[in-house]
Amino acid sequence: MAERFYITTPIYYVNDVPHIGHAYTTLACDVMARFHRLNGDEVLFLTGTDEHGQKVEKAAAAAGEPPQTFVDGVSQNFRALAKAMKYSNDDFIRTTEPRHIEASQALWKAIEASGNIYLGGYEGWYSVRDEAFYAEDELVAGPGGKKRAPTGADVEWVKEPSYFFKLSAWQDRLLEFYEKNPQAVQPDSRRNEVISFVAGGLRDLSISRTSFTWGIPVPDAPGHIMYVWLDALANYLTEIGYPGGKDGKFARFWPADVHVVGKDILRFHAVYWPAFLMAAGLEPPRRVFAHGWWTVEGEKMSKSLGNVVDPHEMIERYGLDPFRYFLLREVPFGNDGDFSQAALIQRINSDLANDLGNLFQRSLSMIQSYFAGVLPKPAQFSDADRLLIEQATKLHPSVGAAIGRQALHEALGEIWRVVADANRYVDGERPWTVRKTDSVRAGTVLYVLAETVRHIALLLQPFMPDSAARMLDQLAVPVDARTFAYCGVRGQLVSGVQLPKPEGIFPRYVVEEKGAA
Ligand code: ME8
Repeated sequence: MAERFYITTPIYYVNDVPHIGHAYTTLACDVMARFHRLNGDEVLFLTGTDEHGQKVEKAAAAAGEPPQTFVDGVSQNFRALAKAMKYSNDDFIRTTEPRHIEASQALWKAIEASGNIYLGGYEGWYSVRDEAFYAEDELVAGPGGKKRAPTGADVEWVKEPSYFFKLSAWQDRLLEFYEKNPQAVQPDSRRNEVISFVAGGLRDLSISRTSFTWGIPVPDAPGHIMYVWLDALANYLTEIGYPGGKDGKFARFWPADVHVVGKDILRFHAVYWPAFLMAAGLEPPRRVFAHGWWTVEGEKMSKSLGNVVDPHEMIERYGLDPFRYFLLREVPFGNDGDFSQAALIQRINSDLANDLGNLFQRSLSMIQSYFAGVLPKPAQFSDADRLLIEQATKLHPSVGAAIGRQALHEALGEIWRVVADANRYVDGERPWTVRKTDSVRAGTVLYVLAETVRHIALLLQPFMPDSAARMLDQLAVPVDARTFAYCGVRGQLVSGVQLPKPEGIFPRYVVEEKGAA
């Protein structure tokens, strides 16, 4: 049954160039969005850039540019990344756009009307890097005994008039919300962290700033701009036309199905955001999923260490699809992971070239050489034939179930289990020998392989769209028979079809010897 599926990425700060961390979050969302589209669902997949706040204002000043000119430029880097990674996002939100300013101010007014905002003064610690307020007891000692945020970021003492959100009043309702909706914050380990944070007591939250101006004006409060996190979180409402309008899109798409975020920004999404929404009379998102953190060759990625991995460079060197595959296969989604090019090369050569590439290439090459590329007609299926086709046919539900839990690595694991089954099957059936005495049996085996590979290619489309399309081209699968509606009997390959000459799709990556000419 077709459903609607609304998925979002964080909107990224434009103070920095995009790296593999940003590429990763949006990639995961892209895979889920593509999966749902192929399922026939009505999908909305959003990403964008977070362009206000002190951090961006400072980055603009450091670049010697007015903030708007600066953000117009840097925001393009994230659009360029989206293009290079072939993300299928339906829109790209920028928080400096009028539509977003309108939605944020409407959200403010709705929260204010509920009596959850009051004017006070903030005096305390603030980290510009994290764009977050910290209580004294949250701080840790940095080098030289200097106070630091728990994230390691510098903090500064700020004192200014500010509007507050009555977060403290939401503790019980938040705990009740987590209790009643165990899927609302995932994975479970993160959910437990959030619950214990909230159970530990909540302080009211400063939600406006008055000491600088790069932000969205608070309605009817001259001198106040909205706290950048309230502004940023409201982006999830912007595209669907909050507070009204846009042909009922808001009513159709809210609440969002999944906000995918890194674990660094879980508190904003799993505590503040549901509280803001409930205060405004809106439903909280159905799920916030926090994934883990990438380090690079064992180190934290940082400009000062000079180890920031540029996704464009990885795409150029290894190809887009192998890079997409690696990021989602190497590390269980939700866990921290370490990025290394050696591990990437290993995955390319073993999983892609050896396992998948070999299976595909040898199946199609045999059809080409023994049957002049005409897909053979199967005779009676043996138990082994039936079993393999059954495993392949089960991929759609099992991959779907894994994707529904954001277990993207498991989804790939399911596919590779069938790749391994098929490789064992072909080794056991030995069509290259059988064909000498029993061409009908060899034809049946090759038909079973082609049909298995068709299922594999269909399910690989969300992960490696270009490679999967080439696989399906080589299997002569019509373009309109590539949705998941064709995963069953309906899409079965038709014998007698002429297949094009097979070409390798997953080449090995050959590491050149140092000093070789
Ligand atoms: O926090 N490993 O933006 P941001 C994995 N504007 N993921 C990483 C990563 C790494 N090393 N580095 C970054 C913001 N990310 C706010 C969000 S949303 C309403 C506002 C990813 O540019 C990860 O998704 O700092 C993380 O949560 C996000 O980039 C932070 O992006």
